[in-house]
Amino acid sequence: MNSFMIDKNIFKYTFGNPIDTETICLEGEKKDEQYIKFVKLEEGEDLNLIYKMDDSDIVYGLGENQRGINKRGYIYESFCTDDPIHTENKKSLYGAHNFIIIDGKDKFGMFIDSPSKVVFDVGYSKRDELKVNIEDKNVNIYMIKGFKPKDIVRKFLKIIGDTYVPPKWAFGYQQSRWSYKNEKEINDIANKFIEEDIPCDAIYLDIDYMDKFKDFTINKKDFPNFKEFVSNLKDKGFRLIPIIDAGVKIEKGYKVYEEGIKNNYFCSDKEENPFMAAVWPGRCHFPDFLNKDTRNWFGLKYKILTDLGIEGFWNDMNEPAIFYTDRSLKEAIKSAKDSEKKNLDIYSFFDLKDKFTNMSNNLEDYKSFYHNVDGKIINHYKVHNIFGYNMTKSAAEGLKQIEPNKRFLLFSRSSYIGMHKFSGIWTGDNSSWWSELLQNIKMMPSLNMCGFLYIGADTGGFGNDSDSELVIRWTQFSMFTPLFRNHSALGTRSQEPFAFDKTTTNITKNAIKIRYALIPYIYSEYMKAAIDRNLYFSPISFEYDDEISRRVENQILCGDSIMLAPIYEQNAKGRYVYLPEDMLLWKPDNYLSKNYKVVKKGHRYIDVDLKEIPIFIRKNKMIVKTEAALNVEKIEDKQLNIIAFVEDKAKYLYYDDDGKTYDFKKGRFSTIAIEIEKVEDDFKISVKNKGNRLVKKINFEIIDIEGKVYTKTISLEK
Ligand code: MIG
Repeated sequence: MNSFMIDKNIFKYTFGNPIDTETICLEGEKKDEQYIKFVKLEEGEDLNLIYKMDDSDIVYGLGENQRGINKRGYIYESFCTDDPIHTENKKSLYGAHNFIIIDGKDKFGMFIDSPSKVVFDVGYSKRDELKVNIEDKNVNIYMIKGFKPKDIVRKFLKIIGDTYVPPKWAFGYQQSRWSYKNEKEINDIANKFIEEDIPCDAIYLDIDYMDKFKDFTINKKDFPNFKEFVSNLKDKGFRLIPIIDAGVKIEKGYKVYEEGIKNNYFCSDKEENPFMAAVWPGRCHFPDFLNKDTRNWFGLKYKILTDLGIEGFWNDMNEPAIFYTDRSLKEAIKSAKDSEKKNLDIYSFFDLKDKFTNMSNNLEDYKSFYHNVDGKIINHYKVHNIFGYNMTKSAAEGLKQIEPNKRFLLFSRSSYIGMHKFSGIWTGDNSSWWSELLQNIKMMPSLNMCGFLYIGADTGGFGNDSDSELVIRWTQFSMFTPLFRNHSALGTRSQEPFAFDKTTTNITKNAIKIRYALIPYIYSEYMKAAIDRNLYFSPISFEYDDEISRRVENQILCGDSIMLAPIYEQNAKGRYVYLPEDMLLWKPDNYLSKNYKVVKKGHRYIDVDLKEIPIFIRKNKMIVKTEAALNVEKIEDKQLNIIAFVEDKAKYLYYDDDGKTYDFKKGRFSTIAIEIEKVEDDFKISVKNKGNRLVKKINFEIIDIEGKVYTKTISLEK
């Protein structure tokens, strides 16, 4: 083992000869410091890190995962998996996010930089023992020291690089479904949004827009005038976002396939033939995304679609998902044939059934293909968790070449820490269950801890039929997630905002409009988090260190000023909320609402009607909103409306930029620094504008600790 000091509080330990995941590119100086002493090392065939936990220790992290914000009590396997049933017994989802933070007598973070399988047993086998099992002993381990979980997270965010920033329009509402099948259906959906006066910025194209599910092709029958269609919709305010799958269909004459074969761009099997696995299009090859040339080739294919006016993509099935291979299919068929003559008893029947269910995403298949990384042949199993990451890296690098200074919308299903540099993620195939809404809430801060800021779930639920109340309550939460998209599976009930009754349409419309009115806040908070490498969502314990805050799992902070206490139960007309300090509850049912109430610290029961959204504004903080519009680009920002809850002094930094390019990285952005100070019976306001030319006027509603409202206006015109 070699140890390096990357920074005063960050140590890197290298075991063997690890694969470079490119998540962290800092070397540091060689040091013998045994900081790793926090954990006991057990080295055998694999590597185990063991840490004795106290009863009061909290373990945060692990990104996209099951269970709580506090990960204690369960076991999690980092092995990217396409499994659409996220019940509590599952141990892996689509991502591998090997970062945890221990908050107790010791405080440290630990990042296991291994693209192979890693298991986090957080007090599951033994109540008081955290055991991290690393299958591949060639690994880099990073240990990060800090005084508070938030410090530790921020140090980690510092070493994993800048997060992806989407275009500003991608903060609008987005409508998806598997699938809107043709031009007419999509036009009808778009028109319905306009007719109902519901804001929306994007409509999704799921697999049926392709010709026989072949990447970078268009199904001409259903989309005869694709380019014109894209541009007409854009004129109406909607961007179209096509899906891209990881598998390339094997078909003579299909250009992507032919080029891949000719240039050896696909993963290969033991015999050095292109590895074959079946997904949507039937038999496919997988581009070898770990190979630089393949990445470059595949990434530039996105140009086929950007040339047609496309400005955003979602990368799917990149765990990679496998339906079956020749091997698994043969085995299942053989077992079925053998069973024909047998009288199947319970065990032999289950064996038969298993042969079929295990046909998909089978370990044996993952172990049977290879990558070529700079001439080195590597078994897929060893690098499984960075496949989706590298597909998305390929897309991002391609888009960068296609239009270097343009921000594209891009997000992926599978991911590994480090991929946040290239895109966002959505949390995959959830179900239309209330439990998934709660899971969604808990997952958001954990994902932020791992660097992913542009995140969101399928609002309303993907699998199974949704219902109006679930769509409403989920929309009322997702309206705070940077990626705000409603999506549902083939064959399920429609769940667009207007798919139910008039009341549901009105309630969801108002929630979406509140989102648009809050874009000044949401965008400012996102961009500040991206630039300062900070969190957008966090557990409330990251800001409040009282004992109760450490226990809260169903409330989170959103940006610097808001605490969310979403409703996630059917028929709930309210809920219990824990307030670590006095806060201002704004409970709008429309964005102009002035429904303010000061709520005193402690445990409170809050009434929340179906049409209301409980937004808690923290003490000495403020939020910024403006007039809602039908698209993000139509928001004028001429007037900002501030709601502030001030005891003595509050500050806010409003951020804006062109929303389209990376010029903000060169300092081309504007800010307005706002300060409100209590002076005797009044409030003094100071406003410092640095380069903002849009805002002409700021209207203030300042609510004091007693609930008294002060209204003021500041004009920014010279
Ligand atoms: O599971 O393309 O997660 O969002 O609609 C089937 C069809 C494959 C999985 C994605 C889902 C998408 C679906 N895809």
